[in-house]
Amino acid sequence: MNHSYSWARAVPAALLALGTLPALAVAAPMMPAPSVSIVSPAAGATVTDAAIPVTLETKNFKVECANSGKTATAPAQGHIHAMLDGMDMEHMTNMYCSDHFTISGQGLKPGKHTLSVVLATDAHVMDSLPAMVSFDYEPSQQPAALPAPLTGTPHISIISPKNGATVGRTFDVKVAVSDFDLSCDLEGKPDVAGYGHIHIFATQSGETTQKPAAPLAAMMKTPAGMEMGKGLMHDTGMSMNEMQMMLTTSMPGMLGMPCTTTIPVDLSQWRGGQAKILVMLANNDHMPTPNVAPAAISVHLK
Ligand SMILES: [Cu+2]
Repeated sequence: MNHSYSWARAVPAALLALGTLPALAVAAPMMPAPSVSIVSPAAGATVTDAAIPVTLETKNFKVECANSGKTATAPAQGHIHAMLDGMDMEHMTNMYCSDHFTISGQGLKPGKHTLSVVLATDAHVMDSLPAMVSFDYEPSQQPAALPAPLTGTPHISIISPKNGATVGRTFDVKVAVSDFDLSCDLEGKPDVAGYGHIHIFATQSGETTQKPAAPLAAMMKTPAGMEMGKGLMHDTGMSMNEMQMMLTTSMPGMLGMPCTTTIPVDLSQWRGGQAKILVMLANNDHMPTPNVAPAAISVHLK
């Protein structure tokens, strides 16, 4: 599991230089490459809402979360990763299932900020070049500040379904969380002890066992893609290894990053039979909360 998270630390802040990327030519040999652009905030715009409204335009890509976590799905579908003031998992405010969403301003200081978005496959592999804007955050009402750290020993367990239960394809996972405050508003913000959210995974033979496709890494093997890769390395200062890691890292089975103790799970696009559900606590930067054991159950999907 740790491997899945390693890119968060591996991707340098130099990726902030990615503002130059959309100028790079991207041409996939067979089908038109998925792409994303940021409609609002417009570059340089002043945002006065406390929660930042984001509107994107995607091309050649179906935005959906019904298949999130699966590793063998269509290459041109999935969700959106959005990041504030960085281009790595540490700064990810959430994964989004729509091209319109808001990002909480909690903990953000007024002034210049950057928003980056990238398309992700259902297996959470990068599926487009990133798009980035900088904007001026001047909220008319100040958002909440970061909370004070908590002390205690966080813990998570699954209350229902019971291990081994037979469930429908759509069911609630109820968890008990102690000594830990769940907050979606803090996702991608600086870590605060005792705060974070949940990562929930489903794994199932045939749905999460195939090696996830890495469309951009595959594209890098074409002449146009090689040029793109060179440009990417030049613009970001990334090494070949760092770029490879960024383009191929996946999170098989990840359904989402919720912040409630009742988590609706929709596996209606999955198979009947055995599936494993795993929940873990994550810090605001999405690293697993240290010293907290994940909880897991097996269920039988009707
Ligand atoms: Cu997370």
